[in-house]
Amino acid sequence: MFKKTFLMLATMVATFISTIVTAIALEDGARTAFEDGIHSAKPGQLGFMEAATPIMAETIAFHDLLLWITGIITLLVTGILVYIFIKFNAKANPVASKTTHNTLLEILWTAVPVLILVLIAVPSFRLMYNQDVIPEADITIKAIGNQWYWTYEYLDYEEIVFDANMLEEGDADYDKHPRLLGSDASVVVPVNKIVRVQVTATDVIHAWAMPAFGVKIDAVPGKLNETWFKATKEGLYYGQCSELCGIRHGFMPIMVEVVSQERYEAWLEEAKVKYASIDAPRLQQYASAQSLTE
Ligand SMILES: [Cu+2]
Repeated sequence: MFKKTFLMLATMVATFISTIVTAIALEDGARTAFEDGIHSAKPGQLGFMEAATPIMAETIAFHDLLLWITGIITLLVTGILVYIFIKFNAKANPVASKTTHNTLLEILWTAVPVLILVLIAVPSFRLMYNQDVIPEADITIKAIGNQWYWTYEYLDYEEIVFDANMLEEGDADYDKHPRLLGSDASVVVPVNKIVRVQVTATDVIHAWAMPAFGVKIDAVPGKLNETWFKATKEGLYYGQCSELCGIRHGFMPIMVEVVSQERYEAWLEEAKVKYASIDAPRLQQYASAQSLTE
């Protein structure tokens, strides 16, 4: 019995160590410069991507706090169990105690967990509130999920409406992005500005998710969801549709380019010309939604 348990524990420890060693070995094997753990996860990465918004920084801090709390509780419970196995087994302690109640202990094991839950609730509620309440926005973007691509509308500029499709092998720029994460158009936003994102869908439920921003929100047909982010570091960030939405669910990436205010304004002028000449993407959406039902 003891030998079996020991073997099982040894296997678990060995698996854990080999996972970490593999992860460390894989770390240098990034396919593109973006797979650096900041703009996109690096191969074999453990933990979160680096935070690009204050909300994500808060999320990581909250996660780390929880990891300490659950870690200490796990160690404490394991320690107590091991102590009991050794001290109170039939051989070491042949005459068992008949004690049934201990008021102090009972108060303690009720009060301590309550205190721990309160300790967790304070930062948890604060984070949920900060995510939910959208500060006054500098720009508003609408992200519309379609099977299987995204449509974006810059609500302050009528002309800026465009689709973002995944880059396939053979497309120009395909090699510049991590696999399945490159798309032919990216959302461009200015750094350090509050961006409100309204999210909806035309066909089935999708989800607009950007790990480095701490943003993940469902895109539901007939419903307008809202979220926000304030990216504090310039660069190109990758996300994906995060709701099982059909056969090409894994092929609708999200690219957000965070640029300086000047570059953003230059992009706006370019985009107004570029996207105004494209056939209304909204008509294409309805066409594609229709073709599915035919
Ligand atoms: Cu989707």
